[in-house]
Amino acid sequence: MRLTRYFLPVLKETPSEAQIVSHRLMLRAGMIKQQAAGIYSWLPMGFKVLKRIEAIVHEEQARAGHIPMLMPTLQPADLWRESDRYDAYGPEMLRIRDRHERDMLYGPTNEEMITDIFRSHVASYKDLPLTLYHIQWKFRDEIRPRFGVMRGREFYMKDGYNFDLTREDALHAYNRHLVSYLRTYERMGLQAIPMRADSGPIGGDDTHEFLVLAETGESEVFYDSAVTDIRLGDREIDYDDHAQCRAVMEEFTALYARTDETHDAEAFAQIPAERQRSARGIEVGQIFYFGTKYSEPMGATVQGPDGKPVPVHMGSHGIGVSRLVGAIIEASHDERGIVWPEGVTPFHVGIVNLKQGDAGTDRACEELYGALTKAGLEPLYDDRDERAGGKFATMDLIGLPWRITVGPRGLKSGVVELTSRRTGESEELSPEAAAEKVIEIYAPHHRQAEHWEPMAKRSFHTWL
Ligand code: 5CA
Repeated sequence: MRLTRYFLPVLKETPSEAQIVSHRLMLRAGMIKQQAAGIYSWLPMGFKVLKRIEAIVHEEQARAGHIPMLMPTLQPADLWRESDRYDAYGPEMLRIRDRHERDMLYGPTNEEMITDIFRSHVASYKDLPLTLYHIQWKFRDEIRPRFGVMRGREFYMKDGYNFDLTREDALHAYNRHLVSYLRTYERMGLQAIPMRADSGPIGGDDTHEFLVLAETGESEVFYDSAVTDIRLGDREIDYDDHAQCRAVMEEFTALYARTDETHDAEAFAQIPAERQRSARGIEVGQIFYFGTKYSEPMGATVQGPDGKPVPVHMGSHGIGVSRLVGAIIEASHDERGIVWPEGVTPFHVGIVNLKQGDAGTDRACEELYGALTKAGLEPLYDDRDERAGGKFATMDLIGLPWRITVGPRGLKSGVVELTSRRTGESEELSPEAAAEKVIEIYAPHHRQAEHWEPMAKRSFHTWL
């Protein structure tokens, strides 16, 4: 993308309404625009990051064997009357009446609707296990929408639902989700710690929230600092292997880590004093096992092996896709702006032309742009007629992990400068070597994307 043809409305001033750094930086970097309290437009660069996060979620869901679909944002109230949640959900639910006076609502979550789909089409235990998910906009009329996309009213969520014959199988689905979420967050450059939590209006006893530690987080958390040393890394996972998934779940949840809702001061005191931590965290996901809470009242049964109908065991599993954009910025920024992890960056590399209009530098930039694009990367070429300081400030603000600076002086000795946004370190390389190095850096990220259907992946990235 050439910056002169893009839409990147960066702000010079720090917007006064934004209280936390991710909100400030998203507004300054031209990623979002507020349309009403807690409701945002996603401007092109914000939209790109949102879609990159969404792609990682899809890839990891595919790897775990979960099936994507799409349910509507608007739902009939009658479904929610069946589970008794229509009244129970309270003022957070946005209720709407259509022209025929039918009660509708903008879905805050989809347990009822997915249970309705299941009971309409699945009749036998032989069709289990099944996990369906979608990534769709949700609405919760939060009393205090704040912190930009972190606590919106309209927000983008991945929500998945497992259907299993037995409690044991459903607990495997729970563990499988836990493991696949760990991989999902790690690919985004985040450490999200599973913590014992409260199930709130979704229900059930088994639930973990995934928390990214950050001072601006809304949740108060208590944990054993040793939990922050565990990584999933690139170990091979067989998502059908019950014992392996359970072992990973146990490894990640054995140490004390809880949100304030389930905090147990006595158990916390057992941790060696030097490892006791209380801090704040951003909840970027939550998994639930709730057994037959929805399947029983809604009649979602299958014929079991003995021919008798049994209600299915279910759980639901959510990732805050739009919240993650803010959470990643909270975890990765400095005083000059955002520092995107390679996995989610909107553009892979910035090209800064120090002397726009100079035939030599223009040509070198175009060649670099061509070589990187041909290798499947998306460079952002700052081809504006602006002074170097302004171009660097924009690049630093929008946070692309790598920058190639091209100027007449360097070109005279055959070099450009490759700079890491994270460390600030630069090296001088030939333009070919600089392109080669950037392509190398992104190779592992491209390999990880292989599980997502190749056709979908291609179309996904070409129109964006
Ligand atoms: N049905 C279940 C699991 S699919 C569910 O709704 N879970 S949830 O309530 O925990 O939401 C899932 C994730 O959505 C949360 O972990 C959080 O990351 C995100 N989320 C929840 N409320 C908001 C909000 N107001 N703004 C942005 N993200 C939110």
